[in-house]
Amino acid sequence: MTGLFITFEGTEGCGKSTQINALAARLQNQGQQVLQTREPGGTPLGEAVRNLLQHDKAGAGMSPEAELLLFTASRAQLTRERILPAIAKGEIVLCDRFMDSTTVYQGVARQIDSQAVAAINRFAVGEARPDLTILIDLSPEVGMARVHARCDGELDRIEQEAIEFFQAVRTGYLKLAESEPERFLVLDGSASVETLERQIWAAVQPRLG
Ligand code: T5A
Repeated sequence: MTGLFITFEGTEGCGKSTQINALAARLQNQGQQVLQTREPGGTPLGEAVRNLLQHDKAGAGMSPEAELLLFTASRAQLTRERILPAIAKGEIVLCDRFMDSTTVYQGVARQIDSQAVAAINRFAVGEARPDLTILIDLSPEVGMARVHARCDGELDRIEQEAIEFFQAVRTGYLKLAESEPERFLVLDGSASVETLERQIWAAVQPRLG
């Protein structure tokens, strides 16, 4: 029995968590076994790494290389501890970010050598590859306005980057999606929550066993 592995990608505030929650609820109502998880995080080790990457004072001044290795360390653990076992049991895995986030945030926006990023990413995930990646494309200005509206002033380490950083991330995602059209579904994140829910369901439903 083989499950289905769906990842969600996009810039800050594009609506990934909102859509994953809605899709998980819909799948569970149909009796499907769903693993809903996120990156960085999703395991005790990964959540500790997430804190280092986003909030802990020890993360101030982190080099791009250390950042790359911490994101991929969290991913290596999540993949082996949770994602691959769930897929093997025939579950549907919904993951908020996966290896494409590293390709664009560290490879494109932080400008780390793309071959090094690809090699480290491959090492981290082993045989795990998403069957479908939903990219919710949104202008970083709109996304960051949503983040500011919900966060009562406290931004994490990466949310504090300049808008040009997130513009580079957005462009990187769109290029990546263009290069793998069979895996990516690109949606307009400025559409309503309900419209996005319908579009995602239309893509996921035919893939259910
Ligand atoms: N990162 C991550 C890397 O640099 N490299 C990596 O390898 C990985 C894995 C993770 C950070 O780490 C970086 C990227 C990130 O900077 P995070 O805290 O997990 O950060 O944050 P994000 O993944 O960016 O998630 P956010 O919570 O910021 O955004 P979401 O999940 O995309 O958006 P969501 O659903 O929480 O919605 C945001 C707000 O918008 C509203 C919601 O109600 C909410 O208030 N909203 C909408 N409003 C209008 N219309 C819609 N369609 C809406 N959908 C949602």
